Amino acid sequence: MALRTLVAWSALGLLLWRCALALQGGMLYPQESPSRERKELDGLWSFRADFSGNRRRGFEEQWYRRPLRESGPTLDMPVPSSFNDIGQDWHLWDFVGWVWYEREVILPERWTQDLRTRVVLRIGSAHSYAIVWVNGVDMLEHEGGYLPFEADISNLVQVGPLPSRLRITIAINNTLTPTTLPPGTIQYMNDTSKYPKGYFVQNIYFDFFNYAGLQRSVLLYTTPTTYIDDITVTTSVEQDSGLVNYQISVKGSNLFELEVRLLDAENKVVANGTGTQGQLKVPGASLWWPYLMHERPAYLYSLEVRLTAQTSLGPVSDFYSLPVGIRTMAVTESQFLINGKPFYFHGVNKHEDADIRGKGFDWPLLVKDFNLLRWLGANAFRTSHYPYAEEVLQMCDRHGIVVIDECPGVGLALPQFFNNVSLHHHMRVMEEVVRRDKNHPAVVMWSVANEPASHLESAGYYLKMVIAHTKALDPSRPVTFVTKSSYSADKAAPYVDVICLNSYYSWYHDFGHLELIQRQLTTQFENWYKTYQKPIIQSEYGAEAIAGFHQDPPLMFTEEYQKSLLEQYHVVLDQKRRKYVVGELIWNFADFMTEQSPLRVLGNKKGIFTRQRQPKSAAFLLRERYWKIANETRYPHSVAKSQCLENSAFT
Ligand code: GCB
Repeated sequence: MALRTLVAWSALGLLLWRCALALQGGMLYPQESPSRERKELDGLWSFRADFSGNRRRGFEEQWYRRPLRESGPTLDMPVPSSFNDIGQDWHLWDFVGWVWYEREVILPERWTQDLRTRVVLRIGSAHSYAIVWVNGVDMLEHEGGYLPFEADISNLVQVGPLPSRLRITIAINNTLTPTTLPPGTIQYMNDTSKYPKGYFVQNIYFDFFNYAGLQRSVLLYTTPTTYIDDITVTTSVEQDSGLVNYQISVKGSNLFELEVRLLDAENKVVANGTGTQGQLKVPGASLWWPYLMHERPAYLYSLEVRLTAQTSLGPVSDFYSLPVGIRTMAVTESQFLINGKPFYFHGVNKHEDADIRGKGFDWPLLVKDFNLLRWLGANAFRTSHYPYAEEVLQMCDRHGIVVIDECPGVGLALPQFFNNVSLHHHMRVMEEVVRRDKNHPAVVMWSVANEPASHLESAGYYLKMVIAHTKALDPSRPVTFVTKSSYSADKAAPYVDVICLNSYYSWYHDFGHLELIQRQLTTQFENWYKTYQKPIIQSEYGAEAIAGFHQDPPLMFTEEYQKSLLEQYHVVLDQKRRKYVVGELIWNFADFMTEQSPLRVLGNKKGIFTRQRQPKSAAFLLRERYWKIANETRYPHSVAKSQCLENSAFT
């Protein structure tokens, strides 16, 4: 069996060199440690949408120069949240253009007086273009939602007498253009018999509401002035030893020492090292296994890095602790292997939105969703169609939920979107995704796009370049994009490691005809496999069901139809999963909001859970199926029981 992708960690040096080459500066998750503090700026911010005709009044009047309330009326805006659903004004729900956020904060004295302290402002995400001012000084710009960015603001805060009061102003523009990710277009409606002068609409080419704002936490954190800037960890297994390869980048001084320790889950030191790079060997290592694949899933070690350095102001030390899962991955012609064993993705696609917070990060929602995933017996999800909050990936690491990490390359539907500016930006976005998420054991594959127009020659070249770039950034993980093109038309499938297929038989085609699914799905799989001999994931399939709608015999939009459609898919998936189909991800975990359209009833209702996270009939069907598959594929073989519920058929 020819190994197509293999995690060959003798190539460590090459990988680490390439990572360092492409990604300048780290993006370690801010954590508290003996040398680091963090101050969250979540809560109420002042907010103002710029409704002026050209949306530029805020810049013309320089709203960042003085408190926002002095520029005109402001609203209270919770952070994190999307601004769209918070107010009662329809114009805000649908707003396109610049919105302004502002918040004041007083810093602790030690942050402003100790010149060996570095103060960083970090924005978890701002969708989609952001400009940040601190006390009216332009600090930072960032393009692209869904990923963090930060600025060292030490020079600004360590200047004068106490107290150090900061005014942080963030202007965010949610306009999508042909070169943003996702792309979009603005259409001016010039027929004055129908539209007022200057009337425009934002056209998007994807199926979720373009929620925007400060949707993840904003925070300040400190490090010493000489600090651990980045850590890159890769792992492999040699006989029964785990190998942990690390590379550390330090900024601020060349005069430093690094001590590295690997601790097991009981806090026992199992290996040590020194210096900026090395390999730690763990005899008898406990491996990181996906949920339900092994009796002991999701085992995490901690890589503790201690830095001591000399600076002109005296000695400093820094400390960072990174969770590490030891696991391997490989892709063959027909299998996806984790720790040398065939892994079958039985999971979901998600979105980050729910009720009035839009896509705003929310702990209760996160924990509820993980409880539901575990209830369902799901072992994987795809971050459709953008990178999720870092806290989500941390949960995946801890619970063994495997992730296909997708960038916001969604809606690449028009030929003009495959241009050089977009390509450059897309590569840059992949650098940011890999830089942020590379150390998560749960992340097993990168997805560079969802349903691009991959039948176009220009898309073939474009995707080839993005995939090659992603592989150069991280040769340890397979790379894919998700296609809806046909096997004979797709120009980019030759470049992926795993074929990911979306299909909606008896929903968007031959709707109502459930009896055609088995034939059409079988043909789909066989054609693709014959052409490419690569493992295949059914990355989307599903049907809409409005919770509470029932009909027998089943009709579209009822819970029965959704369930019956899934059952038909499952017949074929069961035949092919023993051959070359390596996964199935239902569309979708939960109902989600979309733009308004005659095809959508208050959003997309293909969830197996409602937007309020209550199960439809299909959830019980999938639950039965996923637990059954889990029990067939567990190593060493033993039957797993749902730990989530009493009163359950599975306990
Ligand atoms: C798709 C898209 C997804 C849509 C889904 C649907 O193929 O990838 O974003 O929401 O179909 O329900 O139409």
